[in-house]
Amino acid sequence: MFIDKARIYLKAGDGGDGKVSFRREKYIPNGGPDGGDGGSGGSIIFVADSSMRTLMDFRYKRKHAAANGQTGGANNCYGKSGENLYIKVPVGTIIYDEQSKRALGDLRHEGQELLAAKGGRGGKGNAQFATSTRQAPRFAQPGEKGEEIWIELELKLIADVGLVGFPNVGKSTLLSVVTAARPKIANYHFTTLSPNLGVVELDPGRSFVMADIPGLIEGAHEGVGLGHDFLRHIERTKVIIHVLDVSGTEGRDPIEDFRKINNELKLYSEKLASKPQVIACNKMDIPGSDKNFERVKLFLSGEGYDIFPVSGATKMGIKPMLDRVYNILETMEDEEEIVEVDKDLLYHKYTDAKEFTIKRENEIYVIEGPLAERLLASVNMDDSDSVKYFQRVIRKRGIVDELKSMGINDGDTVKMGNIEFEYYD
Ligand SMILES: Nc1nc2c(ncn2[C@@H]2O[C@H](COP(=O)(O)OP(=O)(O)OP(=O)(O)O)[C@@H](O)[C@H]2O)c(=O)[nH]1
Ligand SMILES: [Mg+2]
Repeated sequence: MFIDKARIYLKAGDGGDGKVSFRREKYIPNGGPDGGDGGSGGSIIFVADSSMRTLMDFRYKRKHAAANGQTGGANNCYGKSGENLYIKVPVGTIIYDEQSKRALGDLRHEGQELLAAKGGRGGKGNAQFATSTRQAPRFAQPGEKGEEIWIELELKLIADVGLVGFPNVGKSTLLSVVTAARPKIANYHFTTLSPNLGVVELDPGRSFVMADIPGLIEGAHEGVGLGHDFLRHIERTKVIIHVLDVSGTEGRDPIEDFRKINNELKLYSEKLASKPQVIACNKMDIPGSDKNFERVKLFLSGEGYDIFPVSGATKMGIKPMLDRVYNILETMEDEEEIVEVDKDLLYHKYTDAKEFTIKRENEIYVIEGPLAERLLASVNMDDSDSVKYFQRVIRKRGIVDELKSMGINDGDTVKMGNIEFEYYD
């Protein structure tokens, strides 16, 4: 099994700050507060896209940030929200939180989405803090920070393209010159004993997975040779590159080879036989190969095959063949693959996570978690209105209840981030 991995950093947009502002109108000396709310920061969302086949592209871009929300304006104007950032990943990608090593989710279906980093909420403007007794609030709420997270992406690669052919025709050599895979290559039959996988990268944004398999011989469908066990591997590929040795150095005829292999594929399964095939006439660097190539071309031209003269040794002709393969891949429907993600690892960040936790460290009650962080970011302890707001929130959100159930007494110390205060009911 070949697993593609990528490690990326996400930074969701920060919420915009709320605005402190007072109405200014001619002849009205003390206008009321009119500071608007900040806009929310953009979130980062993964979306499964079946046109992507590998995680190659993430090598070029490690850091992904969504836009920040804008600060609120005077006149009760809202700040503009930052746009969400959608990051495309191949269908079948599993998304891990790198730090906890837990899976945030897996994307099995085209178009499926997963929220991975939440944008910060915008802060409230001072207009929102006006009450009958507090007519001129001189504070507003700062925007909440957007989430930051290191993500590990993981994708089980399934070959899009399979190399088939007789032993020794140069399948592994082709794989080795177009991918980073290093299969064993040698001048004898059945060098390859099990399939090798590699990622072919034509350009950024255009890549696919290719596999070689052991050479096939007559009777392979019944288990002769080694190929039979591996035919099921290519049964899952979308395109076959049928490799022929046109040098004739082994004394076989490439046209006959072609017929025999296709017959084996057909006897194994109709599905296999009906896959699109691109024909690689290999070893063109060996003198005398052109004649065989011309024969093959003439012979198969009426059958609608794409035929390419190539050499794994000199890399001649390979690029146009791979471009053609890619174009065929693009036209093909994806079969849905079921990726298995370990259920114990799965964790739903935005539903499982508790908003706050309280632990006791000696005589101090320490409050942590997203709610605590949000509060810290939005409260100004030097401002009495802001402190009142803080007190209201910790009551309303159940922090006070939990402190009581833990046995807190008046005068005990409570700690939240870098602030400490004494508790009084
Ligand atoms: N001259 C020449 N030799 C090649 C070329 N491609 C492969 N060979 C040689 O052919 C031999 C077989 O190559 P492999 O890539 O191992 O062939 P294979 O099809 O993977 O063989 P099996 O795994 O045994 O089925 C090796 O000695 C290669 O160096 C080519 O384009 N030109
Ligand atoms: Mg091989």
